[in-house]
Amino acid sequence: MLKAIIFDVDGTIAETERDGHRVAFNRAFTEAELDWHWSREFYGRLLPVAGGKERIRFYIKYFCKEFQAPDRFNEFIAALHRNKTQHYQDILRKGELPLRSGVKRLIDEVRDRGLRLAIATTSSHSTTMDLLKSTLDPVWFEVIAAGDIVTRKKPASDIYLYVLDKLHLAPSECIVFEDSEAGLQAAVGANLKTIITANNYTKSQNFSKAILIVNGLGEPDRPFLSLRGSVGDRKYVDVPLLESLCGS
Ligand code: XBP
Ligand code: MG
Repeated sequence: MLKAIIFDVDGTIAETERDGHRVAFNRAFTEAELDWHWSREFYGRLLPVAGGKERIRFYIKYFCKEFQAPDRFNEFIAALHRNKTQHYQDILRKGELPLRSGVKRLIDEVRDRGLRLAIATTSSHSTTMDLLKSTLDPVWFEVIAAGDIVTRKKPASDIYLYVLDKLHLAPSECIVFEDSEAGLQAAVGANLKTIITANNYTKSQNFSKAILIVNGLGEPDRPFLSLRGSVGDRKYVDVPLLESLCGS
């Protein structure tokens, strides 16, 4: 029986990457007097690496071979990421990153029906809270698992195992929403049934282990498109659909 819905944040609840995290990384690079710039297109090549600090390290290793790493490399990365986080918070405060279609509608329905809600994200806890405060309400989510709360980030399953432990639920009692292959791998590795709400950065990734792939959650006047999986004549993802997928 379905008891809880677990949401990823970046790319799933809101389109945060292209005009949020990416812009914040670039501002931090400029302020650190680094001549790095992540274009919209290039950022798609970095996104499979989950976690901001991990993404910067990956970029340095594979794209900045000439870069002279400072002695205190970990501190350098941490400071750069702290500044990026501040810029990202500024963007969130300006309300520039709205929710994806159908997210608020579905969350309202989930709450009305007494189902439980949780968050499992790689993004840092502070920015996750800021996003939830400016769009939904953090108190609606019983567990908010974010950032460095686990050492091994997605695609490792640690964050989902952590959420299941805190909810005291079995994987069969939950459904996950994710937007990326790394997120799907993390959830499926914890035996969780996962629906993919694909976006422009992730739409050609491998989602073969998802129970349903859609282009969004849809609204009554803006129907979703099922990219794989049967949804009957539904126009949007609703709780009866989730219950039928959970039982299947
Ligand atoms: C989200 C991420 C994050 C953000 C950056 O992945 O990969 O790294 O891009 O956030 P997912 P921080 O949606 O799979 O959880 O800079 O706060 O790490
Ligand atoms: Mg995501």
